[in-house]
Amino acid sequence: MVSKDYIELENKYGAHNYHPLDVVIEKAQGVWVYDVDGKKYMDCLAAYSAVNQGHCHPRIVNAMKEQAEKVTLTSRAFRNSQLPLLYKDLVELTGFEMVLMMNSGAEAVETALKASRKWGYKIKGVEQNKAEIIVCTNNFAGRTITIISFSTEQQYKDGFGPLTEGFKIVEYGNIEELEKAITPNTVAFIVEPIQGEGGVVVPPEGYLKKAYEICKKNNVLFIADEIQSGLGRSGKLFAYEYEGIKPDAVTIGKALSGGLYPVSAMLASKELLGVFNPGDHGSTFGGNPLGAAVAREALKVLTDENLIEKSYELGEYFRDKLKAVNSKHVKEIRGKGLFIGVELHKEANGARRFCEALMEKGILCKETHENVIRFAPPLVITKEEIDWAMERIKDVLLMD
Ligand code: IF1
Repeated sequence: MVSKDYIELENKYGAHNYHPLDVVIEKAQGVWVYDVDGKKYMDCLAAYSAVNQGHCHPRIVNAMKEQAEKVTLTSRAFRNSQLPLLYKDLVELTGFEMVLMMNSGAEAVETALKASRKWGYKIKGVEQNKAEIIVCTNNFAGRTITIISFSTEQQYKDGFGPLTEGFKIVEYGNIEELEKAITPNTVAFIVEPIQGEGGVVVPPEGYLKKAYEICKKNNVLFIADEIQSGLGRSGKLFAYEYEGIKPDAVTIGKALSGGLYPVSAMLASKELLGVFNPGDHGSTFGGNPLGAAVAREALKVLTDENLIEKSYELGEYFRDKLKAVNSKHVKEIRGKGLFIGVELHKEANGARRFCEALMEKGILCKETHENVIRFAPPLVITKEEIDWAMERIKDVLLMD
């Protein structure tokens, strides 16, 4: 079979809830992926920052193999020998007091929403069923009905009503709107420190710190959704560190497993996660020993290979090279670390054609919000590999 055979099968039998590039990947290693026709591509999306450690990192693959031959799933009706060790690793790495393990990013966000509401009722004293949570325009936090209920992307909500109540939307980066939106019923403000799907948008300097202070002043939980921006992607362990704040809670996922297995978590204080009693919340696979073993090794690889510092340095290098191209199509180059967005002028007629041209030259990336090319390669990328990519990116950015 060749690519077109796989594409025909996928189009015939698969739901059409994606419009992928026509590249059929059958193996991957580091920053490189290989399609069924033997063509090699550099992956500049890293599965939306789930493979920060590089595809099929040998240490994480081995950790998975070893654990898979011991025990993979016990349910949480019993305990297992990997989960407590992952809890300890996460607490020591992040400085949060307590952890709740889930699987997908959306489940970690849902956990944060449930914890915030319960905290509001049990501790803040908000009247039952009156809790309000504030989110930002252009947020992306997952695909559940509650999460899309607070999306500002019409397509993500279309046809999925009735929607979940209890959310207020303020403009990302607008501190006055946030202050005005807070009421005595507000229990939390949940925000991406850098908006990924929103177009790799870094908020104005000081925004997160002021937002944090306003939340503290009003006894409102400040929650950072770092599922895409976290775990080294931004050049720091967490993007919120650029503003010198420590949120009340953070959600993580994606690279928490290095892309080998769905593992996500909410990290918070004992007070906040202490609102959950046995039976309040959970999941079949949440906290399973296979995912825990994989996550422990994925975190060790991040630190042992200095991938966070590399992301910072190589992100600066990559952005400087992109700026030097001086393309008439480019409106703005932004981001932190290896989380880079290249916004194009409207006259460029959208980013998709640039991504297709890049694919022809052996680079895979994804447009976001029509006009932004997102470059977010695995953090294991080398300077030489960036130079290799830049030769091709330059040609594409200089096309008509
Ligand atoms: C898709 C987008 C990115 C996330 C943040 C929570 C989640 C995500 C900041 C939920 C997930 C994924 C979802 C995936 C594509 C991708 C995506 F384009 F959808 F918006 F990355 F920008 N918080 N983002 O970025 O995590 O439940 O998916 O594990 O739905 O197509 P999840």
